[in-house]
Amino acid sequence: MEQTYIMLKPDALERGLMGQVLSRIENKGYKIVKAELKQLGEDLIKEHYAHIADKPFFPELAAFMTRGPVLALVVEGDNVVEGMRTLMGPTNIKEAQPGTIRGDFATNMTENVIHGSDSTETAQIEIKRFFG
Ligand code: IDP
Ligand code: MG
Repeated sequence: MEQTYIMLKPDALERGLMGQVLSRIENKGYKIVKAELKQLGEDLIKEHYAHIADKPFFPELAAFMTRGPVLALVVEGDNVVEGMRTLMGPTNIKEAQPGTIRGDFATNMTENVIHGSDSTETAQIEIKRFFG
């Protein structure tokens, strides 16, 4: 069965959105097979976001992602990588429609509540990165 790496970002935990977001994942029929609260460090964030580490917004992103714990998840289901990206909504908050997690909860481009792997290859790498 396909698996993806999902992470509820610090804003989701600070704002008490964990239950609502997990419900959406479960309501869709996906199975949460691993879950762990983790305080991330700068080095892991640099590795995870290597594709955008040279962007001007990266320092703000790193500060956000390390300011409190995240909920790291492995989620399983049919076509779950693409399906979770659809449930999440796009990166650009202006394009995130109501009904998607980001469309309903994200407050700005950085603080967008949830991470999800963008391909099955990335999912395998990210599951290893966060769960060993
Ligand atoms: P994704 O999370 O939708 O896969 P990525 O391009 O991989 O999007 O970016 C990772 C994270 O970096 C985003 O989820 C968001 O928190 C942050 N981010 C991306 N683009 C911007 C931007 O233009 N301004 C501020 N933060 C951004
Ligand atoms: Mg990404």
